[in-house]
Amino acid sequence: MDIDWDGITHVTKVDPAKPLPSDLTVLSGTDLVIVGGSDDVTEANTLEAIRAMKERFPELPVFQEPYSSAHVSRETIEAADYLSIPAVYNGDREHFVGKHVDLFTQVGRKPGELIGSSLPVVGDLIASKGIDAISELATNLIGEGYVVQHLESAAATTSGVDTTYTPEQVAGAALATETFYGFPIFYVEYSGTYGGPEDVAAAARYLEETTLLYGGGIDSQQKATEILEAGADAVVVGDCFHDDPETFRDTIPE
Ligand code: 1GP
Repeated sequence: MDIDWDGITHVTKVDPAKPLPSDLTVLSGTDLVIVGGSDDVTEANTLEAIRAMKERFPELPVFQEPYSSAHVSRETIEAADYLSIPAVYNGDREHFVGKHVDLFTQVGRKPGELIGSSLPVVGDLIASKGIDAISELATNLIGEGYVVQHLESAAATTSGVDTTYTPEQVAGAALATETFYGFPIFYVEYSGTYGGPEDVAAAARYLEETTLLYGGGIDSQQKATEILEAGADAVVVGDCFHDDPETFRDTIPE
Protein backbone atom coordinates (compact mmCIF):
# COMPACT_ATOMS: atom_id res chain seq x y z
CA MET A 1 0.00 0.00 0.00
CA ASP A 2 1.41 3.42 -0.95
CA ILE A 3 0.91 6.17 1.57
CA ASP A 4 -0.30 9.52 0.30
CA TRP A 5 0.92 11.78 3.08
CA ASP A 6 -0.87 14.79 1.58
CA GLY A 7 -4.18 13.34 2.69
CA ILE A 8 -3.10 12.48 6.24
CA THR A 9 -3.80 14.98 9.01
CA HIS A 10 -5.05 12.69 11.79
CA VAL A 11 -3.26 9.61 13.06
CA THR A 12 -4.49 7.28 15.81
CA LYS A 13 -1.93 5.55 18.00
CA VAL A 14 -3.47 2.29 19.14
CA ASP A 15 -1.81 0.80 22.21
CA PRO A 16 -2.04 -2.99 21.84
CA ALA A 17 -1.81 -3.44 25.62
CA LYS A 18 -5.00 -1.44 26.20
CA PRO A 19 -8.55 -2.55 25.41
CA LEU A 20 -10.11 -1.12 22.27
CA PRO A 21 -13.21 1.06 22.60
CA SER A 22 -16.36 -0.97 22.10
CA ASP A 23 -17.49 1.27 19.25
CA LEU A 24 -14.75 1.40 16.61
CA THR A 25 -16.76 3.67 14.32
CA VAL A 26 -14.94 6.57 16.01
CA LEU A 27 -12.01 5.61 13.79
CA SER A 28 -13.85 6.26 10.58
CA GLY A 29 -12.42 9.81 10.26
CA THR A 30 -8.81 9.00 11.06
CA ASP A 31 -6.31 8.71 8.20
CA LEU A 32 -3.74 6.29 9.57
CA VAL A 33 -3.33 3.93 12.52
CA ILE A 34 -0.03 3.27 14.28
CA VAL A 35 -0.08 0.21 16.51
CA GLY A 36 2.48 0.57 19.27
CA GLY A 37 2.99 1.40 22.91
CA SER A 38 5.72 1.54 25.53
CA ASP A 39 4.45 -0.87 28.21
CA ASP A 40 3.30 -4.51 28.14
CA VAL A 41 3.43 -4.79 24.37
CA THR A 42 3.79 -8.31 22.97
CA GLU A 43 3.83 -9.84 19.52
CA ALA A 44 0.44 -11.43 20.25
CA ASN A 45 -1.39 -8.29 21.40
CA THR A 46 0.20 -6.32 18.55
CA LEU A 47 -1.02 -8.83 15.99
CA GLU A 48 -4.48 -8.85 17.52
CA ALA A 49 -4.71 -5.04 17.36
CA ILE A 50 -3.46 -4.86 13.75
CA ARG A 51 -5.93 -7.54 12.67
CA ALA A 52 -8.82 -5.84 14.49
CA MET A 53 -8.07 -2.63 12.58
CA LYS A 54 -7.68 -4.32 9.21
CA GLU A 55 -10.82 -6.38 9.66
CA ARG A 56 -12.93 -3.33 10.44
CA PHE A 57 -11.20 -0.82 8.11
CA PRO A 58 -9.40 -2.69 5.31
CA GLU A 59 -8.51 0.53 3.46
CA LEU A 60 -7.00 2.28 6.45
CA PRO A 61 -3.18 2.21 6.45
CA VAL A 62 -1.81 0.49 9.56
CA PHE A 63 1.78 0.81 10.78
CA GLN A 64 3.36 -1.39 13.39
CA GLU A 65 5.72 0.63 15.58
CA PRO A 66 7.60 -1.86 17.79
CA TYR A 67 10.05 -0.97 20.53
CA SER A 68 11.57 -4.43 20.49
CA SER A 69 12.24 -6.92 17.72
CA ALA A 70 10.37 -9.44 19.89
CA HIS A 71 7.14 -7.69 18.85
CA VAL A 72 7.80 -8.36 15.19
CA SER A 73 6.95 -11.62 13.48
CA ARG A 74 6.23 -12.79 9.99
CA GLU A 75 2.53 -12.46 10.85
CA THR A 76 2.79 -8.87 12.07
CA ILE A 77 4.87 -7.88 9.03
CA GLU A 78 2.29 -9.41 6.74
CA ALA A 79 -0.72 -8.00 8.61
CA ALA A 80 0.52 -4.38 8.83
CA ASP A 81 1.26 -2.15 5.83
CA TYR A 82 4.52 -0.77 7.20
CA LEU A 83 6.93 -1.29 10.02
CA SER A 84 7.84 2.11 11.46
CA ILE A 85 10.97 2.21 13.54
CA PRO A 86 11.69 5.11 15.89
CA ALA A 87 15.20 6.55 16.09
CA VAL A 88 15.26 8.78 19.16
CA TYR A 89 17.60 11.75 18.77
CA ASN A 90 17.63 12.56 22.48
CA GLY A 91 17.57 8.93 23.60
CA ASP A 92 20.50 6.67 24.45
CA ARG A 93 22.80 5.23 21.80
CA GLU A 94 20.89 1.96 21.74
CA HIS A 95 17.79 3.83 20.53
CA PHE A 96 19.45 5.83 17.80
CA VAL A 97 22.03 3.41 16.47
CA GLY A 98 22.31 0.12 18.36
CA LYS A 99 18.94 -1.52 17.74
CA HIS A 100 18.88 -0.47 14.12
CA VAL A 101 22.29 -1.82 13.24
CA ASP A 102 21.35 -5.08 14.98
CA LEU A 103 18.17 -5.28 12.94
CA PHE A 104 19.85 -4.59 9.61
CA THR A 105 22.70 -6.94 10.44
CA GLN A 106 20.10 -9.67 10.64
CA VAL A 107 18.23 -8.49 7.57
CA GLY A 108 21.42 -8.35 5.53
CA ARG A 109 22.57 -11.88 6.30
CA LYS A 110 22.26 -14.52 3.64
CA PRO A 111 19.41 -16.96 4.29
CA GLY A 112 21.81 -19.85 4.87
CA GLU A 113 23.48 -17.96 7.71
CA LEU A 114 20.28 -17.26 9.54
CA ILE A 115 19.81 -20.59 11.18
CA GLY A 116 20.13 -19.99 14.89
CA SER A 117 19.93 -16.24 14.36
CA SER A 118 19.47 -14.22 17.53
CA LEU A 119 16.62 -12.42 15.79
CA PRO A 120 14.63 -15.52 14.84
CA VAL A 121 11.67 -13.52 13.65
CA VAL A 122 13.52 -11.78 10.87
CA GLY A 123 15.63 -14.85 10.20
CA ASP A 124 12.53 -16.97 9.91
CA LEU A 125 10.96 -14.54 7.47
CA ILE A 126 14.01 -14.40 5.24
CA ALA A 127 14.67 -18.11 5.44
CA SER A 128 11.13 -18.79 4.30
CA LYS A 129 10.92 -16.21 1.54
CA GLY A 130 14.51 -16.09 0.40
CA ILE A 131 16.52 -13.07 -0.59
CA ASP A 132 13.45 -11.20 -1.90
CA ALA A 133 12.35 -10.80 1.69
CA ILE A 134 15.26 -8.43 2.27
CA SER A 135 14.09 -5.93 -0.30
CA GLU A 136 10.47 -6.49 0.72
CA LEU A 137 11.24 -5.79 4.34
CA ALA A 138 13.40 -2.79 3.48
CA THR A 139 10.62 -1.30 1.34
CA ASN A 140 8.09 -1.75 4.10
CA LEU A 141 10.28 -0.25 6.76
CA ILE A 142 9.98 3.44 7.63
CA GLY A 143 12.44 5.27 9.87
CA GLU A 144 11.03 7.89 12.19
CA GLY A 145 13.30 10.55 13.68
CA TYR A 146 11.87 11.12 17.17
CA VAL A 147 12.35 13.82 19.74
CA VAL A 148 10.81 12.72 23.04
CA GLN A 149 9.92 15.82 25.04
CA HIS A 150 7.99 14.49 28.06
CA LEU A 151 10.44 13.10 30.60
CA GLU A 152 7.72 11.51 32.72
CA SER A 153 6.46 9.36 29.85
CA ALA A 154 7.00 5.64 29.34
CA ALA A 155 8.37 6.54 25.90
CA ALA A 156 11.17 8.56 27.55
CA THR A 157 12.00 5.78 30.02
CA THR A 158 11.97 3.09 27.34
CA SER A 159 14.31 4.99 25.03
CA GLY A 160 16.74 6.33 27.60
CA VAL A 161 15.74 9.98 27.33
CA ASP A 162 16.93 12.08 30.25
CA THR A 163 16.94 15.54 28.73
CA THR A 164 14.51 17.32 26.48
CA TYR A 165 15.52 19.51 23.57
CA THR A 166 15.11 23.27 23.36
CA PRO A 167 13.06 24.47 20.39
CA GLU A 168 16.37 25.39 18.71
CA GLN A 169 17.61 21.82 19.15
CA VAL A 170 14.29 20.46 17.88
CA ALA A 171 14.77 22.62 14.79
CA GLY A 172 18.30 21.25 14.46
CA ALA A 173 17.08 17.65 14.70
CA ALA A 174 14.43 18.43 12.08
CA LEU A 175 17.01 19.96 9.74
CA ALA A 176 19.28 16.96 10.24
CA THR A 177 16.36 14.65 9.43
CA GLU A 178 15.55 16.52 6.24
CA THR A 179 19.07 17.01 4.94
CA PHE A 180 21.26 14.36 6.55
CA TYR A 181 19.53 11.32 8.02
CA GLY A 182 16.69 11.21 5.50
CA PHE A 183 14.02 9.61 7.71
CA PRO A 184 10.64 10.12 5.99
CA ILE A 185 9.03 11.10 9.32
CA PHE A 186 10.02 13.57 12.03
CA TYR A 187 8.00 13.02 15.20
CA VAL A 188 7.65 15.51 18.06
CA GLU A 189 6.57 13.24 20.92
CA TYR A 190 4.98 14.66 24.06
CA SER A 191 3.23 11.38 24.91
CA GLY A 192 0.76 11.93 27.76
CA THR A 193 0.94 15.72 27.92
CA TYR A 194 0.18 18.62 25.61
CA GLY A 195 3.39 20.36 24.53
CA GLY A 196 1.88 23.24 22.58
CA PRO A 197 2.91 24.45 19.14
CA GLU A 198 6.41 25.84 19.78
CA ASP A 199 8.50 22.76 18.89
CA VAL A 200 6.30 22.02 15.90
CA ALA A 201 6.73 25.54 14.55
CA ALA A 202 10.50 25.30 15.10
CA ALA A 203 10.72 21.99 13.24
CA ALA A 204 8.32 22.89 10.44
CA ARG A 205 10.59 25.66 9.14
CA TYR A 206 13.08 23.06 7.95
CA LEU A 207 10.88 20.26 6.67
CA GLU A 208 9.81 19.97 3.06
CA GLU A 209 10.19 16.33 2.09
CA THR A 210 9.82 15.01 5.64
CA THR A 211 6.40 14.41 7.19
CA LEU A 212 6.03 16.20 10.53
CA LEU A 213 3.99 14.37 13.18
CA TYR A 214 3.11 15.70 16.61
CA GLY A 215 1.72 13.48 19.39
CA GLY A 216 0.88 14.19 23.02
CA GLY A 217 -2.17 15.26 24.96
CA ILE A 218 -4.41 16.05 22.00
CA ASP A 219 -7.95 15.90 23.38
CA SER A 220 -9.81 18.63 21.51
CA GLN A 221 -10.37 20.11 18.10
CA GLN A 222 -8.76 23.32 19.33
CA LYS A 223 -5.45 21.61 20.24
CA ALA A 224 -5.43 19.61 17.01
CA THR A 225 -5.98 22.81 15.02
CA GLU A 226 -3.29 24.69 16.93
CA ILE A 227 -0.72 21.99 16.12
CA LEU A 228 -1.73 21.72 12.46
CA GLU A 229 -1.63 25.49 12.07
CA ALA A 230 1.87 25.51 13.58
CA GLY A 231 3.00 23.36 10.65
CA ALA A 232 2.49 19.70 11.60
CA ASP A 233 1.33 17.49 8.75
CA ALA A 234 -0.69 15.41 11.20
CA VAL A 235 -1.58 15.07 14.86
CA VAL A 236 -1.23 11.70 16.56
CA VAL A 237 -3.88 10.89 19.17
CA GLY A 238 -3.32 8.02 21.59
CA ASP A 239 -4.65 8.09 25.16
CA CYS A 240 -7.87 9.83 24.26
CA PHE A 241 -8.79 7.08 21.79
CA HIS A 242 -8.67 4.48 24.55
CA ASP A 243 -9.90 6.61 27.45
CA ASP A 244 -12.62 8.80 25.98
CA PRO A 245 -13.75 7.81 22.48
CA GLU A 246 -16.38 10.55 22.28
CA THR A 247 -13.81 13.26 22.92
CA PHE A 248 -11.49 11.48 20.48
CA ARG A 249 -14.07 12.03 17.77
CA ASP A 250 -13.68 15.76 18.36
CA THR A 251 -9.93 15.63 17.61
CA ILE A 252 -10.50 14.65 13.99
CA PRO A 253 -10.13 17.73 11.76
CA GLU A 254 -13.29 18.54 9.78
C1 1GP B 1 1.94 8.60 21.93
O1 1GP B 1 2.24 10.48 20.49
C2 1GP B 1 1.33 9.54 20.94
O2 1GP B 1 2.99 7.90 21.32
C3 1GP B 1 0.04 10.15 21.41
O3 1GP B 1 0.15 10.76 22.67
O4 1GP B 1 -1.25 9.31 24.13
O5 1GP B 1 -0.77 11.70 24.76
O6 1GP B 1 -2.31 11.16 22.87
P1 1GP B 1 -1.12 10.72 23.66
